[in-house]
Amino acid sequence: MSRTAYRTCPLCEALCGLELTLDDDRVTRVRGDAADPFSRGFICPKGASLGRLDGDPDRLAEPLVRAGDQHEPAGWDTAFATVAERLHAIVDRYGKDAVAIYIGNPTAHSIAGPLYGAAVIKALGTRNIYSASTADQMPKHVSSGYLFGDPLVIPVPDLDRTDHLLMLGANPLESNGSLASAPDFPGRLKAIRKRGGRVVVIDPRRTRTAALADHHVFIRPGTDAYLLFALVHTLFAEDLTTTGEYELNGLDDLRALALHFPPERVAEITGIDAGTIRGLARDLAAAERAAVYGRIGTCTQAFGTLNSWLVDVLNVLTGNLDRPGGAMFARPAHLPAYRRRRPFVTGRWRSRVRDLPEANGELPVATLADEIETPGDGQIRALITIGGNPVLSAPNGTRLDRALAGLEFMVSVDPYLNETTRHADVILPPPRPAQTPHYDVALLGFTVRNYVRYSDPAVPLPDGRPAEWEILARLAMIASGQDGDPAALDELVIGATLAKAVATSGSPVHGREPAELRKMLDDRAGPEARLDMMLRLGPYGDGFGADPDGLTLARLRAEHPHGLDLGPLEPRLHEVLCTASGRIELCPPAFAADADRLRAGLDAPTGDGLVLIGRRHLRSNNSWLHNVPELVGGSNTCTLQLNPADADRLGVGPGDTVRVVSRAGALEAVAEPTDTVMAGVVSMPHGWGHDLPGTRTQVAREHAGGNVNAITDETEIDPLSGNAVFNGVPVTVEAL
Ligand SMILES: Nc1nc2c(c(=O)[nH]1)N[C@H]1C(S)=C(S)[C@@H](COP(=O)(O)OP(=O)(O)OC[C@H]3O[C@@H](n4cnc5c(=O)[nH]c(N)nc54)[C@H](O)[C@@H]3O)O[C@H]1N2
Ligand SMILES: Nc1nc2c(c(=O)[nH]1)N[C@H]1C(S)=C(S)[C@@H](COP(=O)(O)OP(=O)(O)OC[C@H]3O[C@@H](n4cnc5c(=O)[nH]c(N)nc54)[C@H](O)[C@@H]3O)O[C@H]1N2
Ligand code: SF4
Ligand SMILES: [Mo]
Repeated sequence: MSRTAYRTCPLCEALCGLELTLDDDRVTRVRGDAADPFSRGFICPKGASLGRLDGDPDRLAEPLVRAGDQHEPAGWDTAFATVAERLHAIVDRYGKDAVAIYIGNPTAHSIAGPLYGAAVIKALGTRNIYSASTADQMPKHVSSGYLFGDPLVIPVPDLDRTDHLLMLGANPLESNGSLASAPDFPGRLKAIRKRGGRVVVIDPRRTRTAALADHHVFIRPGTDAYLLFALVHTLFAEDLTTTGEYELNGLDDLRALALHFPPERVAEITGIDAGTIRGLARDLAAAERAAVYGRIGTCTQAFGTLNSWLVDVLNVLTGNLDRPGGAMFARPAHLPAYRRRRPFVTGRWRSRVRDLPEANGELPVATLADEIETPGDGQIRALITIGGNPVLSAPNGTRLDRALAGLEFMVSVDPYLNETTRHADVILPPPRPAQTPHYDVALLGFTVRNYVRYSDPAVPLPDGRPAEWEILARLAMIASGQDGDPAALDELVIGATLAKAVATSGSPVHGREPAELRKMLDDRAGPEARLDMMLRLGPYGDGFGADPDGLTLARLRAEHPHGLDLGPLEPRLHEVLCTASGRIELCPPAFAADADRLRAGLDAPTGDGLVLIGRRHLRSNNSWLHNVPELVGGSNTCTLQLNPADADRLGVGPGDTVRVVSRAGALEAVAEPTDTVMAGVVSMPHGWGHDLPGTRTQVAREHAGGNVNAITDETEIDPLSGNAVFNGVPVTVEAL
């Protein structure tokens, strides 16, 4: 008998609603959920193939435990017992810092990752905390931490109301958007143009997004900070700033810094002439409602934090921050509006080998291999990975691959035996997406409309099969030395949160009795009670009865199974701003100091060698969707794109095999000359290289491609955030 179930797509940040058709417990069809008020039926090829991913025969159904070179199936109790025994032995012998953790991208799309990953980290008590964030958006966290006081307070472009969108280093037509959750991002961009607005794209490639825009400007990779400073310079020089509405510090310091970057000075290094730069600044200032948006192309650079900062500086200087049609802050339903003020700092601890500062509670993944390979006190001996594949995603992943082989113990929470997890002694697979409830704890803070949705599992879990939250909770219990009921962890969190809420003035439950509130919560064990609590304390919540019409988890499930639209974004800077001064810190001293490093580059000669950048394809998702037959092949191929002029010079034709060499390593790739890439630049997607021994991903192996992170350089980072540098890597290319 076939039936229908509804849920949010867990694959990317667009948060589309899906309508699943199920035959027994098998997903046989996936369509867009037309009743979802946010995505309104939009779906992409990845979402449409969720059924194939869900039913992938290579997906692990039970734990694997290593025996010699092989991975053998094991029961859950045996698997957890092995983890407990081995981890405890390592901690006893070498101390807590000998165990590292790496958390990957899919954990940001689950309930389990945000709510229980943190518990594992806390229980481990290690300084060796790593994640995909330092290969992605850490510069934005550091920027927001200093500017607004909270690394998670990140403005998003108000796509549906803006008249002018200036986009750098983002290609939402392929990626469907990031740090700006907007189902049907392409449709929303087209709508800007339809209502007479302008879309401007800055990218070293003429992407599909650039092709849709009114104006595309090529930029030499890694030089956005020069362009952005020149835009700031022009706004000041031509008296185009309007900051009267904001309470801020640092305006004069910023103006003084920008004096060093007049458009003429940055024209050569960026490859953009001064007239074009002035035009970009004037158009931005002239627009009634404008937003500047920078994404991964601007983060994974040597000046990633300066870029992330200057993007928001432009939003402030043009009066567009926190204003409809500008760059605004979403209001997630599960986070309380009241906040504590705790000054944001980085460098609360430093990495052992390279002395790199912690940022937002993490050390850079670019130094993970150093910490594993370098002997001495504090050396990493064991690693826990949760939903990550750093062998393919971290800079110089090939070195990391060798380092992982030298660990004494590794455990991975992952549904696949892949390039990274093949090194694990124990693999603990989470259930299928169809068996997993969904709520975007991490991503609902970055939506372009206020919105909330909870999805029940479409298929119940068989008895004895732990949910991902239970797997993580058990790991947390093991790490903290107790092996009891995972639900006890939730009670600890609930107790602490309620105790704080009743003691906080401004909270809807101020002065009430925690025990009485606890009794009112969802009676399902695990994350549901916590989510219910978070929603009820949140800005739309029922305040545990204080507002009878407010949200509870029960109401969200019963009355809004397709999600609930909570309206357009509203100004809320006063709620989120939490710097020590209570003002926007427009020119943090650490950033001003890094601008000196940027200045030094102005006088360095512009090299004429090739530089490497990345790219994304619509039917890919980092490293782990290449095992779905519908998604590989066709246009989704792992080629080295280069400009035809460079190809001619090198004697390379379409389909030729070339050798690409960098400081870090070398690889062979198939050349694809295309004038969509600017001269001097080569581009290769990441997440490929599926031909390593010992993996169990049949389809991916047949479409192996090459691992671009064999040649990205782990010694180059953005020093303020520790973020990896994937764009602007110097390489040489030769025909084979
Ligand atoms: N289909 C698909 N969707 C995805 C993913 C995927 O792998 N595939 N991954 C998901 C993840 S984890 C993320 S973080 C998001 C990322 O989402 P986006 O940020 O939109 O990512 P990209 O599509 O890689 O776009 C980055 C753009 O930056 C450009 N670029 C490279 N170097 C520079 C530079 O120096 N300056 C400027 N201005 N531009 C530069 C590249 O040419 C590219 O077009 O996508 C998510 N969605
Ligand atoms: N050269 C280059 N490198 C890059 C980038 C780039 O643009 N260029 N982009 C970077 C970015 S933005 C990111 S986010 C990182 C991604 O880096 P990672 O997160 O390390 O890599 P992914 O490929 O996303 O790996 C996801 C892993 O999670 C597993 N998984 C899938 N679903 C689940 C689940 O429900 N639960 C659990 N526990 N595991 C699951 C998959 O099997 C896979 O092993 O890559 C970065 N690397
Ligand atoms: S755009 Fe993203 S969220 Fe929407 S269907 Fe595609 S993968 Fe899923
Ligand atoms: Mo990412």
